[in-house]
Amino acid sequence: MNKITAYIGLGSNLATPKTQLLAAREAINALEGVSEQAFSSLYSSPPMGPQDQPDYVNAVMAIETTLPAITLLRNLQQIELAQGRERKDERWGARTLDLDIILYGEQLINETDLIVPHYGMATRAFVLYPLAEIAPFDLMIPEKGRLDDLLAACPLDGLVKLK
Ligand code: A4P
Ligand code: MG
Repeated sequence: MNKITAYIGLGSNLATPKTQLLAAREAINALEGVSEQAFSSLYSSPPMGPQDQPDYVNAVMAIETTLPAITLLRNLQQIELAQGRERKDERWGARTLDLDIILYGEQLINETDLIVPHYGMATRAFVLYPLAEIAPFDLMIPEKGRLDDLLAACPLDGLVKLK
């Protein structure tokens, strides 16, 4: 089976976010057909969206996988649910765990349930800075450009690397 390098964005702002991210890392590693290549530092940032919620902790994980993208998504959604994720009506509300497929090889995916590259990745500090820690600086993001160019155009917006 073909192996694809994919990048997963992890985010949490409820129920001890650091613990949520580390548990998610374990759960992703336990998936059949997935192996970790790299895991970024943890970063904290103020919420994008409604401000009446706690700060987020974010990280990015690089994996090698034989799973089709949609199967990977379903598996990640199972992990979100297992860690107490509740989907509410409010857009961008607080959550115990959010797992987004940032990139899946160099593929462009436009399905009802899955859009890759992730629509917000090119302008979000809490995605680009951790991604740049573990990905090649000249990584090409389909339809968005080179990682180092995107990074240079992206202010930190309060992003802080955690010790
Ligand atoms: N979906 C489509 N493409 C993808 C993809 N590439 N990866 C669909 C994952 N899911 C994808 O997601 C809604 C639907 O997106 C899913 O059913 C899936 O089929 P969701 O996780 O239920 O909802 P959501 O995450 O609340 O919505 P959305 O619009 O994806 O939000 P984002 O973009 O994930 O942003 N502030 C800080 N500082 N840090 C954060 O991490 N995150 C968010 C959520 C808001 N503010 C934040 C942060
Ligand atoms: Mg999401």
